[in-house]
Amino acid sequence: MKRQKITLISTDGFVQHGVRSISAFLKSEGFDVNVIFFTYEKDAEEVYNSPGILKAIREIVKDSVFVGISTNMQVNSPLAIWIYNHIKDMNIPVVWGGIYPTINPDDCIKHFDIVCRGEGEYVTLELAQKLIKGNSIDRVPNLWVRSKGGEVIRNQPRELIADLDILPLPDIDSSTHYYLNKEEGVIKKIPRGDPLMSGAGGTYCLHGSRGCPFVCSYCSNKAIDTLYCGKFRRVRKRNINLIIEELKVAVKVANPGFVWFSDDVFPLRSDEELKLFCSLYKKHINLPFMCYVSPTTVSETKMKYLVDAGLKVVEMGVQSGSDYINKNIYERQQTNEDVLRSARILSKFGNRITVRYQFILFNEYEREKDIVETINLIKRIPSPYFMQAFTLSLFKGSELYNKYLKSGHLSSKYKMLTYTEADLAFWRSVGKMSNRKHYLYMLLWVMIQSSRFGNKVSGFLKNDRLVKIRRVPTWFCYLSSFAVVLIYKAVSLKRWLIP
Ligand code: B12
Ligand code: SF4
Repeated sequence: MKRQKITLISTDGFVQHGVRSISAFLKSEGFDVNVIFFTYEKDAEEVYNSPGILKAIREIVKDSVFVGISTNMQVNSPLAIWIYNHIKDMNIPVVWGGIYPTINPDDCIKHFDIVCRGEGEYVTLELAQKLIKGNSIDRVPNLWVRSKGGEVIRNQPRELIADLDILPLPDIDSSTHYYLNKEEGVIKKIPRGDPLMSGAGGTYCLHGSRGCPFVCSYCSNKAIDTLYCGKFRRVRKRNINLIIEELKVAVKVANPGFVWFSDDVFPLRSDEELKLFCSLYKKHINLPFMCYVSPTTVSETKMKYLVDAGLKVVEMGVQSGSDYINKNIYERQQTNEDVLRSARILSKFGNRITVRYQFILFNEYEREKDIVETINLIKRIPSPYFMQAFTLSLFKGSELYNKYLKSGHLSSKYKMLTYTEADLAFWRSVGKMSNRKHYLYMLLWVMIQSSRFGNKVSGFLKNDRLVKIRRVPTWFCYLSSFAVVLIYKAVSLKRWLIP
């Protein structure tokens, strides 16, 4: 029997674990699956709007049972709509899935006729089977479907996949993958290896679990957990032997030089499990790697295993030094004491690993007091470390977004910003603040950015007198914020100064 074709399109670049998992699953069920990877562009519609690209997309999509468009990032949602608008006349069902449609189905169904909420493996299989048999898809769990009569049928989500190990390894077979060559204005088959690994400096990104035990108000996980009635926070971990298996395949296919574990919180496994994983990893893979940790999951034993196995970079979200903000606004289950306890442990490995602490700045609910507390926390974090500051991004569908909307802190025209836009907006808004808050933000920003200089400058800034300054002339604030942005941008350009 002729194998049926399905096309998946990622609007979020090459990593996209979800698409790779769905693709591998559908292949294992006997389908031919093509994947097209788009990458983020500020003006995607313009960049991709070339006759060569449009023709090539239609050529790949032609004769598919259905097309699945995958979008996790809100910033890429206009691209998904643009793609859909260029293929919808082809009379092929198109389903929009991923984190963005999962937490914003009402918005998405305005543009698409089929939207998927939640995990995509079994729903796409059922969708394909029903479409091939000519059966109705109106009642497929996870799907929101616009029926022939025009009304939207909102089906409940199906059960989460309890055992992730029944899924095949993610699809990294580049012979069925396409990407956009913007310079030439065409879609090309990936020639050799996989840009996920070869293009991005030889890094292979692996996701070893689904879900997160924490439910921070600004994160998509909280909204997804609500959809699944509290079951998403029960983290489902993949078997460590299968993770090693995946890495062995990746090493064979693309020979990466670095591994990036993108699990929301990596050290959630027990000490014994982590010990076993680390010994297998060292024996079979032995590549430097990075992972994410949280303030309550770091222990000396776990760190020792990980560092011995090749851990080189570790990132930890601190977000704020104010327990009030972390608890009441971000709903993070951590205290400053947890942060400092973890930081002391991480600093013991400081000569072998790079530690990056991440902070969220510029939250409307933050009071002067909260900013000072963050400055004071930073002063207590032991060296060596690097810090990163992010301006608060409110993802549509997240609890914090809804809170901002209800409280009137957010205009209905709120637009998701890219990092650069968010940075600029931050500095513009800082200019409108009261002097003292403005100055404190600036001080905090400088402290965080200066950690790029190996703490020398932030050491200088660890001076109480700076925090105690009460009145600063406005002209000083403007001038110094301008100088900070300039210095920061200049330093960012010098890659050798960045870890
Ligand atoms: C890994 C990861 C990354 C990786 C890879 C990104 C990528 N392309 O997916 C990296 C590190 C590169 C990354 C970067 C960023 N990320 Co990120 N990232 C994640 C993370 C931790 C895991 C995603 C993942 O792979 N999950 C595992 C897979 C198996 O699940 P899944 O993707 O949800 O897929 C399932 C379903 O959604 C569904 N599905 C998916 N696609 C489709 C398609 C169809 C047709 C169907 C039917 C179903 C379906 O089925 C899949 C399998 O069951 C998530 C948080 C999270 N825990 O999910 C954030 C997350 C996706 N990232 C986020 C953000 C903001 C970013 C950045 C913009 C950060 C920044 N400011 O730089 C960048 C942007 C990158 C870019 N250029 O687009 C946000 C997006 C929020 C939003 N609404 O915009 C998230 C949700 C985290 C959060 N804060 O809430 N990220
Ligand atoms: S710990 Fe990280 S991944 Fe987990 S809910 Fe909070 S922000 Fe999201």
